[in-house]
Amino acid sequence: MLNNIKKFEEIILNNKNFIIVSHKNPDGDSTGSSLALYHLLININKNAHIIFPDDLPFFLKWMTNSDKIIIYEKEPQKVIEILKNNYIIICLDFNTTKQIIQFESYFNNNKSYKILIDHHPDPEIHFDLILKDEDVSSTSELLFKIIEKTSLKKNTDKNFAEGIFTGILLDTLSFSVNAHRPATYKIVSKLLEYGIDRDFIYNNIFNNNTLSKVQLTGYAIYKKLKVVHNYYTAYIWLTKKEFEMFNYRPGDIEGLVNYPLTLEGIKLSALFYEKDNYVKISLRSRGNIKVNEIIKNHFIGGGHNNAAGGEEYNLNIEETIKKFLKILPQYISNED
Ligand SMILES: [Mn+2]
Repeated sequence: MLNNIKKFEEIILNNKNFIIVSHKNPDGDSTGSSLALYHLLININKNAHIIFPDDLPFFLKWMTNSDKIIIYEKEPQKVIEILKNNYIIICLDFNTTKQIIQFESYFNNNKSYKILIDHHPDPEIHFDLILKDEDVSSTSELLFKIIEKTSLKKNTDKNFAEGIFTGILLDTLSFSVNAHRPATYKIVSKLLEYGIDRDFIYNNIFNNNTLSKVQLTGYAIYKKLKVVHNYYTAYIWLTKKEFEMFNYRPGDIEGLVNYPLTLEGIKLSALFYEKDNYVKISLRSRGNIKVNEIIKNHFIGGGHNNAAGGEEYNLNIEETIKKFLKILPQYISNED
């Protein structure tokens, strides 16, 4: 790893132009790590572009320079033009082109030097340099650890720290999951020393909901939450029509999948919802139920042991739920 960090530092110092790429359905970690790296590159007079497949959730739009992120679904031509260049590409928080499906072919056609910084297992893309560690809370934490070991550390600033903090805060669900390592808190302590405004960040993310978002959450829990007692599982499902009823905007169901897991005795929670041409599945679990295996074996997608997401293209939402309930006994014993 140390050799790769050295190599990474050399590449940053010896090149001028960079493209930062992260995954669809942007989250706090993908956005936070991308903006942190962007600020660092800008601080040392590099040219940097950030490209994302689709738009940020509303609760991240306050982030410094988030309006500089180029969204393929809004400006496809701009992204295509950028990807024609022979710039260094740095991929953050994803490792399969399924996660950038919107501009996958342009990414694949670009033969520039590609770097991965990520905390997910099993990269499926060819990278020239891999900085991967699954034993961290987030890509943001990993990025901080990498930069800390280089001379670039002196060029980090409050904006950099804001991105890293946001990534850690959201990937750990406010330090409630994947947050058992002392190293994470040591880094958070360092981030606070940059002068970031923790309360401002927290309020912008968590206390900035629209009424319709809160009502959609209430509706989902009251009307659409089902408990499968035999298998310690609970799930919520939502249709496109229901999203329309509550004027859905990206970010409105963030965190919803975690509610069923707060129920007494529940070890596995699922959220199913309709997208344009597929059904999206989010899974969360407690203990040794590996939800990334459920996703990988039966749907398209992946993730971590206790948090994973995937897609089903061939079935409608009711059929997807049936399929899920049928495979459940393979992963969770009713005598556990
Ligand atoms: Mn992440």
